[in-house]
Amino acid sequence: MLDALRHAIAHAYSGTSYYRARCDSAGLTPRDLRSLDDLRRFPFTLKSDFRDHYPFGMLAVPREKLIRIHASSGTTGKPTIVGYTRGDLDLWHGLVARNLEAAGARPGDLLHNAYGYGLFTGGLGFHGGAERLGCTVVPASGGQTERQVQLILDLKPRILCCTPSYALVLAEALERSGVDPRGTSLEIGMFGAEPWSDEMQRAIEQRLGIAALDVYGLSEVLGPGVAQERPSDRGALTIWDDHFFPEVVDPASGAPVGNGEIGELVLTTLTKEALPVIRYRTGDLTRLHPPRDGDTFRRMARLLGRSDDMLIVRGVNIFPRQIEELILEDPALTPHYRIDVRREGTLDRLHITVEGREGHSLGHRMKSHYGLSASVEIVEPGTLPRSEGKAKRVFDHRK
Ligand code: DLL
Repeated sequence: MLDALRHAIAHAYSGTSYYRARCDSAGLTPRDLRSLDDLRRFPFTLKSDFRDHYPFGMLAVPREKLIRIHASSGTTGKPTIVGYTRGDLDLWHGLVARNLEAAGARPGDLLHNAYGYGLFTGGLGFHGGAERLGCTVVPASGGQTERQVQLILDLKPRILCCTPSYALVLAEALERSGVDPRGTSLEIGMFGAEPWSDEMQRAIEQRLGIAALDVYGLSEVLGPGVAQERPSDRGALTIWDDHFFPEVVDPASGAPVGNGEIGELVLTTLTKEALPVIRYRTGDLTRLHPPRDGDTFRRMARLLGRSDDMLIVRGVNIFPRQIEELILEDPALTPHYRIDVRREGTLDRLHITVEGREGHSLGHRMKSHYGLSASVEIVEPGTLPRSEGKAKRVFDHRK
């Protein structure tokens, strides 16, 4: 592992002027990595570095060596551009194939891929990985939900790849066409790219009658293909740490947290050519678990959220996921909701709009669980917009 890290740091140092400048100003060279503990002396890479060196300034190889560009879905400003050499694509497809295999997919399986094709890494990442494993890929991409339902009913896929929120949209569409979503050919869902609570995971499993497994990844590091939940190890994701070295740090201080404690995931790529990242601050909150018996890969808990997703409402810190859990516990409510936070005068107002029926106790439970008053508005099923990719459910109007 130490050799691989040394090699990765040397590659970023010699290939990119920005990382060399970072190390130089910290008085470090790759030779200063003598033990794993030394890694924490090396500077972090931030999302803003990608913005500051837009579009190609983070590359460690000449642009001509890239055979593919992707971009992360920034909501504001310029997207984050990432590039892949032939070797990187080969690695990526191999790792997504590993995700699929770890989830229980096999060569010959029919795989319906409803992640968006295009700059987003979900569609083409799963496409390449599934072909590598030898699956029969249906490149459905996002949208045209009725046609997707038809394809699922006619072609009988065993594997479904999409965001968890789109899995719910497909379940609703199946119901609308008079089909029991539990009765389709689907057995395994490869769901990720957005936060989803354990309750949401259970709800999707029950609704579709499948194993809804969590997939983690991010464009700056690779795309999907970084970590995978296995059917035999629910709640944890196995990290492919032969290619990505994980650390967890305190989001405020950047110091390492204690063993198994929650903090921000930091990843170092060990084998990427075009875009090596050293100690990339993912913004994602999780904790590390040791490998399972007889295995070598470290694992991480399903994500709790992003450090920048946390809402501070009248001084109370709350993650959207915690509100989602309360919504899904309530039989009168559905998983379709939105959260609005506004400032009125000097007071923060939390407003939750959710599809369902009266007779719920959400406002009461928000108060008793989190000490927060929220106004709750119930709307008719089908009223709130449905998402084809990453769902946007939280609107903080104070920003
Ligand atoms: O979302 C890559 C991906 C595609 C992962 C398909 C899984 C499946 P980005 O668009 O760069 O890449 O967004 C990365 O999405 O930092 C997390 O905040 C969030 N995210 C990704 N996977 C999960 C997950 C893709 N399983 C950002 N649970 C990451 C919660 C996730 N959040």
